[in-house]
Amino acid sequence: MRRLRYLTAGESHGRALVGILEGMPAGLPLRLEEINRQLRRRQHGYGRGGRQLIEQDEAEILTGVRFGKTLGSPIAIVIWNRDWENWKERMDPWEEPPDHKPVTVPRPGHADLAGAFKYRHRDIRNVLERASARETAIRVALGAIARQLLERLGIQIASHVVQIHEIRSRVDASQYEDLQELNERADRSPVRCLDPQAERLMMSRIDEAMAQKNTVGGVFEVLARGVPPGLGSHVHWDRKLDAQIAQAMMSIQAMKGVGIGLGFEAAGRWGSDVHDPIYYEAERGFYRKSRGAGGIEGGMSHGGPLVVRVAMKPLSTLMRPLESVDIATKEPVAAHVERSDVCAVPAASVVGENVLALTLADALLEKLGGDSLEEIEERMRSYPHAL
Ligand code: EPS
Repeated sequence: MRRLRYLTAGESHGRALVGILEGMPAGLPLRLEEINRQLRRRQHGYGRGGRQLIEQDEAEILTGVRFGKTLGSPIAIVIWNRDWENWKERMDPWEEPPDHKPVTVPRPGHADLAGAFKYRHRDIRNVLERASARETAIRVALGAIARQLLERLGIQIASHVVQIHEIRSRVDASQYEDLQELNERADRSPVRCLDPQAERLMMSRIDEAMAQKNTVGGVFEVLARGVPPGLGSHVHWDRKLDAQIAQAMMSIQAMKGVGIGLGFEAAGRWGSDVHDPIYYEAERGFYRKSRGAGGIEGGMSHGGPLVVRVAMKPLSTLMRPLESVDIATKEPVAAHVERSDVCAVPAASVVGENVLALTLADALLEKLGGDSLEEIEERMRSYPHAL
């Protein structure tokens, strides 16, 4: 990220999650309620585990905001972990409890074994606490700030779940002109799916996974509308918008694949069935009727809706654990079991929206420059249709 940077810190059962967002322009009116609304959306979804009953995530802004507007200085946020009360001794920064038992059996699929190798940890808790998807809460809070800048400039973001296990939604999101309407519809579904028939099947598939002490993954789609053409660049690998989006999505815990537009499906089609023909109307400018490229050509936005699909693997904590090996004794044993979710694809779709907001806000600030909202609004008004 070039103009907007962020850092997060915090362990899943530590005192708090902490984030710093640097590079936001001055003068942007911020609504704390909107940040907290995004945090609540992330906590929902059919298939979530016991942790969400304990937490009621709320952001506290520590710096960078005065009288409801950004100052242009770094914005620091904290989300306190309620569960810390139950973990105080086991997660104490200074004193190791006398009866402390390290976690020594890695879960296949989790960061446990690779992290133990890398950091020479003999207690796998030192890895899993930070690898946990709990960290996504603070990323959602930071993304919810970036998103308020985008909304101010007329850019909307939404998402929906298109697949859980083998069950696929048959509703095409292109029928929604207004992404707020799409999101409200998805938010009313316990699995954030727009297809009521698929929704029922998805929920019973999650029930099945739970009964079998198993987990399921899936695919979600994130969309953005109102994105001006020319974000990103074709001139260098790390400036390509699709590459930046792919990295951002892949960095969400448990994501295994990212496709822009038709993504992997484009590989099996004729070129004429993939590329989006170009049209022009004086009042509308250049436009497309199809979405094969997902709104990005040559690493740049072309002005049409962005469409990104992300594949999530089934969560790796299984209540009926797979085979593993104790790193202390080297004996074969069943993997470590710890409270977890059965399916977190609906929550991941909300994380995807807010992570996309960070990437788009960065690309927009790089394109338009400007230190204040006023300056950016002026440039946005005069920018896009200059051809
Ligand atoms: C999460 C909280 C965690 C996990 C989940 C994400 O809470 P706990 O470990 O206390 O149950 O439920 O993380 C994972 C599934 C994982 O494998 O890392 C949250 O707030 O999103």
